[in-house]
Amino acid sequence: MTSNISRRNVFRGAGVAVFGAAVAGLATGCSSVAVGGPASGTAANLLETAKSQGFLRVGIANEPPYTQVSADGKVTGCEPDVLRAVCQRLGIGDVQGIVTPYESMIPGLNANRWDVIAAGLFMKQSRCSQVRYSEPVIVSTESFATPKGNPKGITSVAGILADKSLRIAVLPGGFEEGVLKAANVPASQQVKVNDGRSGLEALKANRADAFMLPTLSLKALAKDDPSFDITAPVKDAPRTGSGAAFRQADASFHEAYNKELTAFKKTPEFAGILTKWGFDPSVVEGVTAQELCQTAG
Ligand code: 6CS
Repeated sequence: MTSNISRRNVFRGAGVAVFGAAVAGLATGCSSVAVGGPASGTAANLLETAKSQGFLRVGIANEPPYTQVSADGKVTGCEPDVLRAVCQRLGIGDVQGIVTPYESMIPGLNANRWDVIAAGLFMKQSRCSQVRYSEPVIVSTESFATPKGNPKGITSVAGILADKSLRIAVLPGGFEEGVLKAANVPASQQVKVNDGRSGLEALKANRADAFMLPTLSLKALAKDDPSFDITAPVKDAPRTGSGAAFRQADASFHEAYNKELTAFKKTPEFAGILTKWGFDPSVVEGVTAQELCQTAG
């Protein structure tokens, strides 16, 4: 199976491409290059094809510290670094990243545009029913970014529901949007933004009173933009975490991956990756995908 992504979006040497709703399936008007990708079908094909071509295509978001495309185009971040290490233990040389919105990750996986998701796509019932998650790599929390001093005192989802004047920025199809929906926060109180920076822009432009995103993602944004405050972790947002997500059809690849991941999680290298990106490796100890897939939404 190959997928056609326009030349401008494929940086094979750097290992990253950009694939968004605007690009998916549309003729882009510029010459396209076929981007080789492991055949779908039985996981044995996927594993063997990935080994022979030397890489696995991974859907990512470019939201540090979960995923990051560095200045030279290399795919990094906590989840791609763990994926790369486990893939190398399986005999797959590297990963090639395709940047895409969270809402496109599972559809793109099931359309064979990439072969795995390693993006901090948090486990919850509706996602776990569509893909095969590996055991979790991280467990993390949600927070609100607010204007300095949090003038409207936004600290909980319940507080947002109680004050209909409050507007909360969230990513479309993101976990946070699902949390607000599950709490019956009306769409009229939700401001959809494409990524971290546009969430902060919505605060600055007073189009939103708060921006909900994982705590560590907001802390990463604050390194470049100290203009906002970050609340303590939101107590009434469900606890969850993430790992790699595979197609349902890739059951034996998923099994082989989990086996290697379980061994890798016991190594100092695993702890080193998590610590490098600001995660506490002890938090995920003993946590299972089965448990996190019970998360509502
Ligand atoms: O799982 C999700 O949809 C969320 N995960 C991350 C790492 N950032 C925001 C996104 O909504």
